[in-house]
Amino acid sequence: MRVQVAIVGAGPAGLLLGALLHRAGVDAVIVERHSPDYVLARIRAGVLEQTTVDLLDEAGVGRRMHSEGLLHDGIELCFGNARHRIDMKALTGGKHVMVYGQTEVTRDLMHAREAAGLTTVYDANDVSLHDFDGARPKLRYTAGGATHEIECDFIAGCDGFHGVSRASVPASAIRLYEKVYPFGWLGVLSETPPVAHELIYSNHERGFALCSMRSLTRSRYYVQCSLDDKVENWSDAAFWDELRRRLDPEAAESLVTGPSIEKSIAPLRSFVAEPMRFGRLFLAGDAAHIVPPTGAKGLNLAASDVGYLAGALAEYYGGSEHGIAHYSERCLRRIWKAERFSWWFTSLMHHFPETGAFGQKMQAAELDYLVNSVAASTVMAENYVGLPLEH
Ligand code: RFL
Ligand code: PHB
Repeated sequence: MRVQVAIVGAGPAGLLLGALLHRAGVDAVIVERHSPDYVLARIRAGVLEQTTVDLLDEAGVGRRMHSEGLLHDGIELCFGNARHRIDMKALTGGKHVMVYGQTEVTRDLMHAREAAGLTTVYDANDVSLHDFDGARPKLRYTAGGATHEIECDFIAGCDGFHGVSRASVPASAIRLYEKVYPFGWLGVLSETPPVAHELIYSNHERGFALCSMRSLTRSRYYVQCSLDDKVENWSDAAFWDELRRRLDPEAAESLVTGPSIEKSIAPLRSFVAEPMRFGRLFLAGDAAHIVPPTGAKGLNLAASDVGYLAGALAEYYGGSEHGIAHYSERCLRRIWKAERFSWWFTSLMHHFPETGAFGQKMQAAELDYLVNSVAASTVMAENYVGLPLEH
């Protein structure tokens, strides 16, 4: 098979890139290691920035998101047994975020791809990347007992943190920056109405907690847990008790509990690989960078990367190499700012045993400052709703 662009990975980055390239008249195939059901079973992000909403609209897949997604104008920070609202809309001159699950974004992109008759190879094994330092890169994989080869002009590595694309780059050509946090998040999805209209981020001496949602009848909650914790150690009742303890009395009282539909533990990490282009291979999304989920930036960064990449590839086929030449630098400027925000918000909201009483006093003073200073809340709000795309 011969195509212009071979995309590795059918997560949100790969699928959105495929949709944007299709709109631009560039032909692409996606090769994914897992089945569609497996991809859709992963419960992850819930908050979309306006720039992500705009890209999904541009890709022609925004209809259901606009009818079912929830627009949020603020978030609440909970500490010292009380909640304090950050009015993002007022502080940013009218901006908001869209609460719409990554699972639904992925489903919409999959359906649109199928409806347009575009090729996605699922259940592909042993994907390998070849010759991306020359003019004729190739992707190989096995499926149904046979080996297949795709010849292409470019490879887009959209295969997540554990994918094969970044691992195919020689160690001497790539620089990695990493910070691993000494805790994880235990998440629960339940068919219960959310505890509040907006998201609650809570700093508590027992650890961080987050109350999020997928719809008016489906909630997503998280509590900070230790890295060696196991999902099996957490009954639903133990989870709800722990969450209640980390909320203010009014929220704890009004929390509606029910059986969990999904329960999982995710470690927290900050990670960036530089650069993001190696000859005719481009990395995008979690393949190139990871943020801790506290700032809700991971999926949004994946979307802005592929927004830049789709534009750059369309420009290439229109006769200019400017976009592909600047892809890495353009993405990284935005990525480092989101890394900074996610690291800062994570550091502010979690319990760090090793920083002791002094560290807790610093967090308390900063939170007090944050909710009482217009300057500080504005910094928080403009980062949370998402920094503008630079062109
Ligand atoms: P994905 O979603 O990991 O998709 C990569 C795809 O590549 C496939 N793959 C391969 N295919 C072929 N060959 C191989 N060798 C392959 N290896 C892997 C995989 O099967 C998969 O289908 O990466 P992508 O597309 O870059 O998307 C990134 C986002 O998924 C991620 O950044 C977000 O989920 C992060 N995140 C959040 N982001 C937000 O913007 N807002 C949020 O509110 C938010 N909350 C979260 C999150 C991530 C979380 N976890 C579990 C890490 C909450 C959590 C708990
Ligand atoms: C989620 O709904 O899963 C979610 C929301 C906000 C975050 C992280 C995760 O910061």
